[in-house]
Amino acid sequence: MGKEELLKAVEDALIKLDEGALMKACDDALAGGVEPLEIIEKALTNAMTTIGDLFEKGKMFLPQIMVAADIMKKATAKLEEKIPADQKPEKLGTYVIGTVEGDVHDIGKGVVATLLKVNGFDVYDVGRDTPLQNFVDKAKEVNADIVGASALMTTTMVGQKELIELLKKEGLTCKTMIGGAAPTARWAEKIGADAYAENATEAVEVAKKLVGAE
Ligand code: HCB
Repeated sequence: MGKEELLKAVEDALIKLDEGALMKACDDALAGGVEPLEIIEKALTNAMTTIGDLFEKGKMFLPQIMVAADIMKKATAKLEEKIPADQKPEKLGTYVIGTVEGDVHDIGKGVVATLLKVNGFDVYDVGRDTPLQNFVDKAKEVNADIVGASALMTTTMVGQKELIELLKKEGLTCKTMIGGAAPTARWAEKIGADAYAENATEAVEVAKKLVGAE
């Protein structure tokens, strides 16, 4: 099988919520020489986007979404283990990331964290449904260059705004980045975030620019 077919098999297995087939398809893709990150970034992320669309169209329901999220995390964990240990790039900066309070969505944030790590950032993940003060405390503790906040719902986007205000109030000068399904570049501009990233690849590119590495 060619690379595109191997990736498609991973994508299809996740959409079908077939854990066994998903793990096998991941193994096949790895055996076929596909990089673990590419499987996460392309196949798994695409599948989750499709699942989101199906949910929005009423063709998938919450219990199925929960299964999808669970098996995507398992597949991601398995693939992360396969990232070569000697892939240690030059250190570019320190990034604190989390999903704002009231919001339990953490798949995308996890993918961003993984990609940042393998690209040279020291990443501190403060988790999901995280009180804003926790972001600030961690940023102070590790002297963060960037704080990234994820929000997937229109109701929790306001947490991104409040976080930026809180960081300023506490005198932190680190850069800020936002992402998630609900926010947009326009929202980022409105709330004074330094950057918006639509996906994990863009998050890495933008983060590099923010620390002057590109
Ligand atoms: Co959830 N959910 N959900 N959900 N959910 C969404 C987000 C809706 C859009 C679905 C819909 O109704 N159309 C919707 C929000 C509507 C809105 O406000 N606009 C919604 C809702 C309403 C809810 C509940 C309220 C449902 C309920 O209980 N009635 C509930 C929320 C509870 C709460 O948070 N308090 C809920 C629950 C769930 C789960 C638990 C079943 C599950 C989450 C599991 C988990 O994350 N551990 C879930 C899921 C999976 C989704 C959808 C289907 C997929 C989200 C996802 O993982 N996408 C989503 C539909 C959708 O997004 N279209 C739906 C894939 C990842 C890879 O994409 O966008 O998260 P991403 O991340 C990208 C990108 O945004 C960027 O890079 C990532 C990687 O490329 N990025 C960053 C993200 N964070 C970044 C941070 C940075 O610094 C930089 C870049």
